[in-house]
Amino acid sequence: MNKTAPRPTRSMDVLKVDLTRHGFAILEGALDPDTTAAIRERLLAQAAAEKARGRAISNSAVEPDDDVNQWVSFLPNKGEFFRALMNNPACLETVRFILGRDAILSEFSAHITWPGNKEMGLHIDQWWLPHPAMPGQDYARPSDARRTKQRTGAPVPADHPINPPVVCNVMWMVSDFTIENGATRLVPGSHLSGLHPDPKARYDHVHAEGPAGSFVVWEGRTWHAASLNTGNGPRLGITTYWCAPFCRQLLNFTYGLRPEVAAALTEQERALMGFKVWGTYGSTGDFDADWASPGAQNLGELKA
Ligand SMILES: O=C(O)CCC(=O)C(=O)O
Repeated sequence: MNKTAPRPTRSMDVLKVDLTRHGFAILEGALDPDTTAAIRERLLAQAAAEKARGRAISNSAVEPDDDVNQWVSFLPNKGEFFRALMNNPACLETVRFILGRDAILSEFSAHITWPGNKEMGLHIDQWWLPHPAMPGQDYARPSDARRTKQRTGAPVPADHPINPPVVCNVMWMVSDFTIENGATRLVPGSHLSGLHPDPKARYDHVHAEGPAGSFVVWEGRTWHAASLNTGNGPRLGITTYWCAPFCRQLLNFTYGLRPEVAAALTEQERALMGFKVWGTYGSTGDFDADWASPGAQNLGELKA
C-alpha cells in the first residue's frame, strides 16, 4: 500500500495538489446521491437493453479478448441525465486546471466491469503523442503512432523535457469503486516519467477506491487501467474524457449526435462538444465565425 497516494478528498485544493504530484486524484461527493441514483438506473437499463438486442459492445483496443466487460458508448444520445456529468462545475474546474480553458470533451461512455472479466493492461491515454526530440534528431512520424511498440521504462521522473498532458479522464463512480469490483488502478508519479508501461512488467499501483458519486481524474500521461472484478456485482464507471482543442476527439459528437439531442444542447454543451471554432480550427468555411454550421447551411457551388 502506497501511504502517500491520493485518498478521496472533498477539497479542490487537495485535488489539485494530488494531481500535480501523483498524476491522479479522487473527488468525493462530486455528485449528489439522487443524481447518482438516477444516472445508475438509466445506465443499467441502457446496458441491459443493448445486451438484449445483441448491441452490447466491448473495446478490444484496450481489452483484447474480454467480452465480459461492457462499454455503453456515446452517452449523450442515451438519456438527458448523463449531461449533468459534462456540466459538473467541479469536473470543469478540474479539466481546465489540467488542460486550460478551451478544453473539449473527447469521449463520454460508460465502462461496466462485470464479474469474471479479464485484466486490462496499464497504458497512458495520450499514446499517440510523439516524444520530444532534440534538434536534428529523427522524430516519430505522428500519424504512424500505434498503441503498442512504445518507449517503456520505470515510472520515475525523467531528467529531460517531456510532453505536457493534452488529455485527461474524469471517471465517475456511478457505483462504489472497490478493489473487489475492479476500481481503476493507477501508478502514482508515472505521469512524470515521459514513458509508457512495459506490458510484461508489474508495477506498484494503487486502486482508486471511492463511494458512488465521486470521480477519479487522471491526466493523459498517468499509467492506469481497469482491474479484475472478483466481486459479485458490476462496477459502474462513466468516463468523461477531455482533450485540448487541437486534438481529434475520440467520439465524433458533431456528426454522431442524434438530431433531437443536438437540437436540445445548451450553448455551453455545444462548445464543450466541439461545435465552437478554436483559432479557425473546426470551422465550416467561414473563418471568422465563432461556431461551426451544418452542411445544409453552408455555401455550395454558386452560379455567377
Ligand atoms: O475503466 C477503467 O477503470 C479505466 C478505463 C481506461 O483505462 C480507459 O478507458 O482508458
